[in-house]
Amino acid sequence: MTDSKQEQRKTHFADDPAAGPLTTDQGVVVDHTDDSLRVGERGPTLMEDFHFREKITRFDHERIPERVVHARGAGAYGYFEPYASCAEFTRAAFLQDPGVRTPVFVRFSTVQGPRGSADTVRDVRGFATKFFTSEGNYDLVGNNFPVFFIQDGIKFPDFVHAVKMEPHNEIPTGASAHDTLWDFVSLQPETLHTIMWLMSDRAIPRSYRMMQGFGVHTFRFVNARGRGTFVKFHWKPKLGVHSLVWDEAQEAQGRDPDFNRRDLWDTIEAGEYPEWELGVQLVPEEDEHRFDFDLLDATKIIPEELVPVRPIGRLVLDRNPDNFFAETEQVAFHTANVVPGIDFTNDPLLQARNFSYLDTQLIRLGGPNFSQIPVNRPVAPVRNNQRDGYHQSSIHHGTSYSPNSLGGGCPALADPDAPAFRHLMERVDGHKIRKRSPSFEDHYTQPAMFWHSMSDWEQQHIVNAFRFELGKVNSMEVRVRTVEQLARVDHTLAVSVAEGIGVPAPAPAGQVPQPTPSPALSLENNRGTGGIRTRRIAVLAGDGADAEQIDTLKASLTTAGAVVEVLAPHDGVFTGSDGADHPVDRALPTMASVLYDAVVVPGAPGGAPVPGLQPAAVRFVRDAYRHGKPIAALGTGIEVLTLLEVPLLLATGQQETVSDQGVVTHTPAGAISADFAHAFTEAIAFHRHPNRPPLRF
Ligand code: HDE
Repeated sequence: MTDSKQEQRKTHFADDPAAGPLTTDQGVVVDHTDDSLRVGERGPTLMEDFHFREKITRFDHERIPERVVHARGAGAYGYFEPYASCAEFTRAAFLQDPGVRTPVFVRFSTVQGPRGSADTVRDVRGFATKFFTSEGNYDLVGNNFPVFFIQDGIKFPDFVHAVKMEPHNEIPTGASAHDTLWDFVSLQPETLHTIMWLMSDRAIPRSYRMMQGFGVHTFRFVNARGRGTFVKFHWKPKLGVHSLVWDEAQEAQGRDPDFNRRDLWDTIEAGEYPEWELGVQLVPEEDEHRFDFDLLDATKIIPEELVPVRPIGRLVLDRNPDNFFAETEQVAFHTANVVPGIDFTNDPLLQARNFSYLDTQLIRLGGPNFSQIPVNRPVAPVRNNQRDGYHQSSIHHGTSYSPNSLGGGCPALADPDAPAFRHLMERVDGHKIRKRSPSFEDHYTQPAMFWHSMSDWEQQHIVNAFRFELGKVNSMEVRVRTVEQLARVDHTLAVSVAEGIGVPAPAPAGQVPQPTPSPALSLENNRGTGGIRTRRIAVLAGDGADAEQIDTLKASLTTAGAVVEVLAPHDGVFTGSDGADHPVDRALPTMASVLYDAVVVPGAPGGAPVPGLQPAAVRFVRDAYRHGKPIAALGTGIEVLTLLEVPLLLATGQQETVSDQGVVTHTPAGAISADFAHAFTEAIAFHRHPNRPPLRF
């Protein structure tokens, strides 16, 4: 199938560097680029050295300002295809024909940290999609949380100044655990719902491929008859929603700051294309006031139990960019990039965004012609009277005003009956005031709903996160005020947090809401359909390790789509129990448990010493246990678990396979039973086993 965006991109590829010798920007061939032109071998450099000056000048100007938020990201191309026509609700061309693919570019990002910050920080993740539709570009600029911190865009600079690094010392990088954020939160309770999400494991996704996305605002679909329907957008990952745990996320920041970026890149390179389903919640215009919250308030969700999410199509990412700067850095999203059939609501956050995104690109990309940058170019034809400005790269002909006669009246305006973007004719009437609607006033019911929708372990992780974050806040006043706010969400939550951060337990707040939980919010209910495709599994091997077991297990896991790597004390080969050399994928000292989803400790036949029992391997298994990751131990490999005093059921001589909380053990040497492979695969598909009893050490 031809991909119009890819065809267009190819026309912008720079000339093949292998096609000829090195030249200047002007195409002049040079034969020397290692020494500047100078007077004598030890003399001063000459101004006349245009090659030197050009090379240095170009280098001096290589950077552009990073995004003021969402500076760190990773992107990929792909396509979207609808399952069925959505004509009843929207006339958007790309949502009409099943099987017709619309090219897309997606950029995922963190929000707080600068371009060079680590991936696995506690933060919201951006999930921005540019659809190159036949009717122009449509940008769905969403996040992995369905709600936002503030209700009105005029508060955005305040919020961002509070969460970003503090102005005097630019600390902390990529973190929200500092005084200014929590000062703001404690004084601005509309933040609380999103703060609950931020303190949950949703804020540390295992992979961009395993997180949900949300349009956040209520938008509008508009059909061919001009009828509007409110719509909320949801992306659901095919692999299920999976997160890291906090301790692991922190270690991963050091072990691999590119953890999420690398994961996206590597899996696409390996042909494992990530996929999401696009779902919509639809609310007829006449039901606008049916809810006990306001559809225009971006700090609220519509619980899926009230309005189900209808799947309407799928998104697949199947191509890495060729050049990070040209594409991922220069892509410019804008919430006001809409196509016929999609329109706005009066959500004051959305209205502000519709100004901000165009404005920010003008400074970031250095002028108004950024839509001519290859990644941003629509595949739909562009004809208008916009002219000139920095970096104009088109050569326009003829007149540039409308109406004109000298240019034959071109470009003509669409006929009244022909397809064109026409704003929904919403009637608006009122006084000019600076005032929030009373329907935006309830800041506690939905955070409480989120809290009550969590499983026990999710609640515990949320308490731990609050304790961590507030424990880093120096101002006791801010700690106390935040806990008092939490008491208005849930008293037990507030008391547990207070205990951990050394402030008095708050008195029960007056009217604590008693919301109906929304099971759809719990990670427990978003594990996906199982399967272990692309999960990374480490096998800790060493000389004498049971080669047959390793080979059988590797084959079974690889067949199920997992990525299995054999780690040994050094690179090269290890000598297996069969006396043969077996390849090592990675040297153990260069890796760590946090870089894998599961670990296997094979045994050595005949009661020989466990091959991986050196301290690095013990630490590896200990971390995997603490982080709830599946562990398989075979034969004498079980000794590692015994050494760690793992308080779970382990296989002994009589039992062949025992599986307890994701720790799967198997005693006999030699062949692996189908039971064992099955139990371990199930444990990996489950992803995390958060209810394990703690280790003594
Ligand atoms: Fe953004 N946001 N935002 N934001 N946002 C930007 O635009 C802004 C908001 C989101 O990968 C900036 O091009 C305001 C909500 C994503 O390039 C800037 C407000 C949501 C990205 C901006 C919001 C988002 C941005 C910075 C409150 C989720 C990264 C660079 C009114 C629905 C896009 C840029 C990419 C980026 C402004 C709130 C998501 C400054 C004023 C709500 C995913 O224009």
